[in-house]
Amino acid sequence: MSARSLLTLGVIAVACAAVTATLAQSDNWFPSRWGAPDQRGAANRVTPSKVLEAKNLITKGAVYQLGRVYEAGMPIFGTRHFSLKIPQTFGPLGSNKLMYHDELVSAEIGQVGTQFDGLGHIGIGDLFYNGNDRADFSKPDGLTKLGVENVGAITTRGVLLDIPGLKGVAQLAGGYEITLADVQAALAREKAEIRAGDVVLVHTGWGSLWLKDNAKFNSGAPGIGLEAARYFVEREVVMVGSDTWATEVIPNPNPELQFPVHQLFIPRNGIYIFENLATEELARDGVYEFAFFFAPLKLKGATGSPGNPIAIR
Ligand code: UVW
Repeated sequence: MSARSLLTLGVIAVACAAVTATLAQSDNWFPSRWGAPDQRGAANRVTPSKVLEAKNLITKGAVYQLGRVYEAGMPIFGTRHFSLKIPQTFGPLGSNKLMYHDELVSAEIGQVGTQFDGLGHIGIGDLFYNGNDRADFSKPDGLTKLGVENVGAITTRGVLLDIPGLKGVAQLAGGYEITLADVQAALAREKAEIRAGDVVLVHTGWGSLWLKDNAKFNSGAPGIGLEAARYFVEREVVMVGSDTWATEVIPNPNPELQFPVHQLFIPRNGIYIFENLATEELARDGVYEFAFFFAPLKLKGATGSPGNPIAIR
């Protein structure tokens, strides 16, 4: 082989090695930036200064409940279910005739209705946040790692992106992908910005179908695609939520992909997702920046949490 051929082969080999290294590097998503043992992900971004930033946004005392009512008949994804029963009335106890009720709830309690997706919810193949292999922590009595009890309270600045408001419509269409250009235009219209440690809520109007047309609600959803999601990752947010059941666009424009934004956010970046939020009152009142409060239930080993997050202006 001539010296020239050897040189050409050498250049090709170096180029191939560089491409392989780049691919490996771009796919090198663990350990997380918070260290291999970390189980809190982007909740680590909720610092005392974010709490004070949130406090400074409370100027009117207006409180918005972002949780929907948990009830039979609410739209539910796939085979999940929800039931609440009052097994019996107890009593009377004592001469004062104390009577009481308890309720018995059966549900995928962290994954129905208004739901906060924790770090144990979503994997890429067998690997979850921080490269945890499901064989090591996915147990029938609860996750032994990445359970939602690790998250802690999220008190930070919240930003609402009102995309129907931007477009001059009441509701985005199912399957509409909210682009980065939409996000930037909404921020410009609202004179808002996204800062590290923020919670971002994306209003789509899809939530107006809740209990009104569950079949349509479940049939798909508008939402963010990978392009907008990457922007939120770059902005170092804590969480992205929406008034849809997935937060991301369903179906994905790439028919090969299922819930890719869930994978980008949760296992790859430790960023939480909050689904089925009631964002319509914030949009109605033009509340684009607010103090956001949510503490997931400390359900040991659970994949997510129900709850009623609060925005205050
Ligand atoms: C899945 O669990 C696949 O979706 P979601 O988090 O939207 O309920």
